[in-house]
Order: sequence, then structure tokens, then C-alpha cells
Amino acid sequence: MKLIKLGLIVGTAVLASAAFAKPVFMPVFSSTYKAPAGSVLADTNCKVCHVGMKDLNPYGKDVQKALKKAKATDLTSAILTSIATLDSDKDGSTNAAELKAGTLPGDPKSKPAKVKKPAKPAKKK
Ligand SMILES: [Ca+2]
Repeated sequence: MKLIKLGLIVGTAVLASAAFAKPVFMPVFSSTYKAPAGSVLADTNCKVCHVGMKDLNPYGKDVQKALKKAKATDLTSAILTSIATLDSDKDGSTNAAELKAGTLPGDPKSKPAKVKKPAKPAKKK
């Protein structure tokens, strides 16, 4: 009986850990997107996709959806780039634009600085 209990505990622990972030995802992310030095993205690591220990932010949820769509368990650059045109956190900037600017694609409070519109040409008289 003790052995069965131990097996249940170990099995539950293994299943629980599978739900957490896979550290192997981070190198794939880093090789796909080079975060600008000193940017918030460069200092973020797991929080690119996660809120707290295991919950996913909107970008993490889109990564998860893309993994399911690709029927994959391991992240690839192709899976990451498949959601580049989405705006996961709905802040008006695509994931690609945010990752290029070094902001967080899963946090609407983090977004690229607005680009100044070019000055309108002077009206001809
Ligand atoms: Ca965004």
C-alpha cells in the first residue's frame, strides 16, 4: 500500500512538473529572437511567456496554441515565428515589432515607443 502511495506521489509530481515552463524553450526563443542589449526583453527570461510560476501570459498562450496546432511538444523557431504577426497582448504592436524593440509581447504595459510620424511636407503655395 505504501508503495502505491509513493507511486502516486511521484507520478503526480512528474505530471505537475510537466506543466511548468520547459527550460529548453528559452534557448530556442533566444536563438530565434536576439533581444537588444539592455532591453526589458533581454532581462526577462521565463516571463516572456509566463506570469508567476506556471500561468501563461497572452503571448505564452499563443505559443501554447501554436504548439498544439503544430502537434508539437518541443518549441521550434518556426512555431515562434508563426505567431510573429499576432498582437498577443492587444497593445497595438505585433509580437514581431515588440521582440525587435525588446519589449514584452505578453504584457500590454510593455510596448515599443511610438515612432514619430514623418513631418508632413510643406503645402505648395
Ligand atoms: Ca503587443
